[in-house]
Amino acid sequence: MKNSILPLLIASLLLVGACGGGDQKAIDTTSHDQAQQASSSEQMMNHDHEMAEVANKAHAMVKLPTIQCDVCKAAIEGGLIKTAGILSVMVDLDGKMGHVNYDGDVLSLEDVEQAIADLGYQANDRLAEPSAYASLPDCCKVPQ
Ligand SMILES: [Cu+2]
Repeated sequence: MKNSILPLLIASLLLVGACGGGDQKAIDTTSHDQAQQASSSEQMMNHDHEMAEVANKAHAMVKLPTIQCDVCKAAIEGGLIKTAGILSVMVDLDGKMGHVNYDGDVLSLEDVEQAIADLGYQANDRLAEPSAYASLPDCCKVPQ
């Protein structure tokens, strides 16, 4: 009994294996296509977001002397991008510098600095809002 079932088992395992391989390929192709679609639609969104005919695109390098760690970087990048008129944010943790692209028709540099200060971080000479700074995690506060 065992001897007659074993070849069948092996055969079906091989079949399943081959089938699984085929499925895998199909899945890979699909997910690749999806990834491509996702990335191209993401590019499109960024494109729209940035190029929604921003006539007065401005770039600022903002000194961030109080940032301490990756949490600060993420907080500023993630928080600032939600501000209307901000097009992109990149925080250089080592250089303690924020690179901000914004719509100069919507925001001034002072507005950008204030938005960062409202997140609890000093921006250029504009000091962090005390209440926002107080609610930062300890790792993001300036060592005393
Ligand atoms: Cu931090």
